[in-house]
Amino acid sequence: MQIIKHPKKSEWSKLLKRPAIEASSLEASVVNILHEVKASGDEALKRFATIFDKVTVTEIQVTNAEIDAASASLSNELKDAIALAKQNIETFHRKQVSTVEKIETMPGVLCWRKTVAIEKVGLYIPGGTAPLFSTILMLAIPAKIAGCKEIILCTPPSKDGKINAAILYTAQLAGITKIFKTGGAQAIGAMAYGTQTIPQVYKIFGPGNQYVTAAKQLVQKDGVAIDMPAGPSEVCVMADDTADPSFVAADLLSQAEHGIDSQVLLVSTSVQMIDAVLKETAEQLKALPRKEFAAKALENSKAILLPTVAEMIELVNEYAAEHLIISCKDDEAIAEQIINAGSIFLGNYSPESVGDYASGTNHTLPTNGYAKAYSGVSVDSFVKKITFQKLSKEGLQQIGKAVELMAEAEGLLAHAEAVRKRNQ
Ligand code: HSO
Ligand code: ZN
Repeated sequence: MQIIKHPKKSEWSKLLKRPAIEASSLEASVVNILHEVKASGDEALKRFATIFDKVTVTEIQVTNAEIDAASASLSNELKDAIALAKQNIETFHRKQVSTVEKIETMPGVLCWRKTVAIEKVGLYIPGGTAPLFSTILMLAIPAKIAGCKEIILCTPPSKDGKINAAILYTAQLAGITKIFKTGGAQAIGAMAYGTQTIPQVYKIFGPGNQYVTAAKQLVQKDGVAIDMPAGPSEVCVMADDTADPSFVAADLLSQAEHGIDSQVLLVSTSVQMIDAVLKETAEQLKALPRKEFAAKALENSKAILLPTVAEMIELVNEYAAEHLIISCKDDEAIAEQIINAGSIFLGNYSPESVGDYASGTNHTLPTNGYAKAYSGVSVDSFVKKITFQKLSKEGLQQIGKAVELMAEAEGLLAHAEAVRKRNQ
């Protein structure tokens, strides 16, 4: 980790830049994959599975027998842990459901807004080095609460043609009835356009590599919605001298172990704290099975020393972290002043891991500075809102003149006439 002491404000934006992701080089191949899936459906998915995943897929849809076998192979302890996480995530997300309120904007003019679930949604869970079955809970639970009718899941099989048991178990527990063995850009294409086996959906959710991200961005041009533009995962820790360096180090490593492109940022007003955290990080790193990933991620990461808490807050708002941990004495007062972050963890006893798995909040969050304008996934991500109005005869009389005048001023006389006709 690089230590930067008292950087000038003019240097901040360069300092806080995420490592650049070059997308253009892979766009052409993703366009081609999407085109093939559109043209050849299942056959293209099987072909890409042999090429990219080095596996022969005969049946794209996972069978009940496969799900039962997966369930039988998991320990009861893990199942109980998943059940606890599910419960907390449900409790937190259920409160996000809004109720319809009818508003009379003026006498006889009634307006309201109804929340309607997106009928068909597709979830993508990547393969790779860590099977993120927790992400299924984070996506399927709000989808269910929202009332989505069709929730499908795509995930790539490993070389033996199987899908990780915890992924299958969690998917069926969360109420997903259709699980498909396909990954990468081709899976996104399948959900966007539909194939013989995979139904077309209206919105696609979930993390993935650069190919998956590029595919999600491309299918948007065809009218398919996506959750948000995803980049590598990141955490920022603010630590004053009340923080525990071993806790802070553990938090930085928990994010760094995700992958070589993960980013961690330590911001502190205490040089002793920075030194102690870096020492602890080096020590704890040695014991991690994924130390190669974490070490690489740490190479891209920074520890920044600032003179005051106020400047820490300013810098953290400029960075707009996906996860922000506030290990400071005045954690709640500082949190009040944070305007850009995906999810915030307060105090010394709220590691990011609890939000990643089980506290109840969602772990699908805006990365890459998108927290300046985007929120994480919630029940809102799975609904749209329809507005309504109903006017009485008297209501139309009250509002009519204003509408007529505005329509005439825009030169749209048919608009004016639609009102005048009724008010005669
Ligand atoms: N930190 C990841 C989520 C995750 N961590 C899943 C463990 N499993 C992105 O928020
Ligand atoms: Zn994580």
